Amino acid sequence: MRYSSIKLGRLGATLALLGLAATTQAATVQVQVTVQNLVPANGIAFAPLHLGFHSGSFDAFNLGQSANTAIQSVAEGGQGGAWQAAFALADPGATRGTVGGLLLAGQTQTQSFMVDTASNPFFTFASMVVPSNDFFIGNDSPTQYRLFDSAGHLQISSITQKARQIWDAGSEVFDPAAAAFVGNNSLRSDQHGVVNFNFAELAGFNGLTTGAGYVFHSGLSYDQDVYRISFSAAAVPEPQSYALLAAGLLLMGGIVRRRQSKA
Ligand SMILES: [Ca+2]
Ligand SMILES: [Ca+2]
Repeated sequence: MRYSSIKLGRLGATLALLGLAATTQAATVQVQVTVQNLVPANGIAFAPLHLGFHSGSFDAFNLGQSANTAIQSVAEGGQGGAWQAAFALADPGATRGTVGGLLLAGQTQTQSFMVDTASNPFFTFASMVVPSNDFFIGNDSPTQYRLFDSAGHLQISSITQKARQIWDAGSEVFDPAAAAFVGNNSLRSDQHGVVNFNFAELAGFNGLTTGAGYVFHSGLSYDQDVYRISFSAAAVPEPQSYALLAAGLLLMGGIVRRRQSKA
């Protein structure tokens, strides 16, 4: 009687260890992504954040090269349809999505994603800056942000973008009358330029009334923080963990029943 109690204890401990191992090795985590507009009131706003957790193969644009249609779809109107489509084509296994809507100065928005950290350890993002004709934020290198290590642990808690990291897609000429948020965004003049850093041009919109009703004032300085993406991850038990737990409970139930029938 005493012997079988010890055996039962050992079995329980073994099953618990197996269950723990299965849980810690689980590749899938729930990632909460929070975006924050860090500029003072009446400054720049951001279109919805387009994002992807991916293998590292999707490169949306390059500094010094002309913008492709994918990044233009983010930079020139914020919709990002071609960016999402190009991402899906380049990396079919990626987890893609968007966070929030128009993000005004001081605002915060959050969205959760289920991410396979083994196949999609990298993070890529892009969002239009408004008002502008073709300004955006985003990572040039697809492997710049490796969120997860090989054990599935979160390595980066936040990404902060500064004014000097704002891109001009070089695809549309600066023109307040044709700029999103202050003008008619359906009017466009091709710039035939290349992707480059540019935040100074945003001051050209100062004094104009935005679509949100406030009078715009850029007021940005070179090293000023403008945008932050924060991450938190929570483990998600995989189906085999539940199956192992259920099998363990059935096994222990059977042993207890046999012990009770012997007693
Ligand atoms: Ca690139
Ligand atoms: Ca431009």
